[in-house]
Amino acid sequence: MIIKEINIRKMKMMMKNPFTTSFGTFQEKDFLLLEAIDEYGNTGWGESVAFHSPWYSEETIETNLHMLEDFLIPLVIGREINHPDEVSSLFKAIRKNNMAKSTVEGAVWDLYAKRNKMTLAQALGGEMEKIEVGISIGIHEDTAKLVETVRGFVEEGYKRIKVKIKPGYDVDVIRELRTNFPDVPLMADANSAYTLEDVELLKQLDEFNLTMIEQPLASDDIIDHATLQKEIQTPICLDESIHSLEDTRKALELGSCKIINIKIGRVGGLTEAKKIHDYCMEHGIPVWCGGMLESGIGRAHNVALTTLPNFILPGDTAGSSRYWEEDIITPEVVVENGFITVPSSYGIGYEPDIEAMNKFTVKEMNYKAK
Ligand code: OSB
Ligand code: MG
Repeated sequence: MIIKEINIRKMKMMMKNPFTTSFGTFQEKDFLLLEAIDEYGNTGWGESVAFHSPWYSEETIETNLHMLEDFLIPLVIGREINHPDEVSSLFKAIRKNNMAKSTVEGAVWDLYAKRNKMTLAQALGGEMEKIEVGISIGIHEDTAKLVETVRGFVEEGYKRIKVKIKPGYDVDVIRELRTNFPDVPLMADANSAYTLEDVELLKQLDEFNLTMIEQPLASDDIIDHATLQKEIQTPICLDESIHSLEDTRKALELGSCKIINIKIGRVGGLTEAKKIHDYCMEHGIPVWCGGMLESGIGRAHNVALTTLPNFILPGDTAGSSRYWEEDIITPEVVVENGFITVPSSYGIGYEPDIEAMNKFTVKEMNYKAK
């Protein structure tokens, strides 16, 4: 296929409710969408999961735009690409900027699947027809409110509850949740808010039978996590620290974690995500698909990836209605009894809703092959 044209939209969507992590609060979601168009007019869509500010990682929407315009788009536009795996090879000379790379690669995967009359899940080699989903719940200063929020999602059928924690909002909150929900699969995500000085505190979480604790220590660390994992029983899951198959290999060799959260954007795209999945499967390490408060486009990519066989644990791929009054795809992503039925239309399997998209578009950019 030849990518003849690329469109980028800068988007802004209001979230239904604010979402608070140990590093900050989201109320609006700013993000990029990328549409790649081939020589027959087929289109593929990708989403940049970089946030407005460099809180979760160093990438932002503006750094992504710079990378896309000045480096990444020039490498793919007008070029013959036979398989989406080639995109990461084309980008090899460019260091990091994984979310920017993933935006292009995701659109090429969608396009490739559509051209070959396959679902994206099939193109990736995924076979699950339904995927199990959990939900991520932000920090609520009022614990009674948190309990009620969790109760609502448990009643909706979500298969696992993840709550954000931070210093001063941890053991007591988890105890309260465990008392109220003795049998619900529960986990905590610290987004790098602790250090090894907190080992004694983190050990106190062992009694609550958490499925895992996600990224307790620094966002660039795998050494201290290995030390911590020897001290605590709760399995550690790495999120922020993992950017590649190589990071995964090193973390597993060191014993830094027992579970990996795979986010497509963080690892530079679906090709790398699949490699990490395959490596973890060979090594008996379960994986799950993380979320970045995606719109329907990014969410659809997450659903497709999760159909691979080692996505054993429920992901953060909640339904569209988790964050959006109105999503930008039809149909929206729907969760029933804690499951999403994988769509059967070609490509990402959901139609971009251009009318809805237009409402949330702040700026449009167009790039054409010479
Ligand atoms: O660490 O997984 C995370 C949201 C923003 C930034 C980082 C994270 C999260 C979430 C929510 O946990 C995931 C989602 O529901 O999309
Ligand atoms: Mg996380």
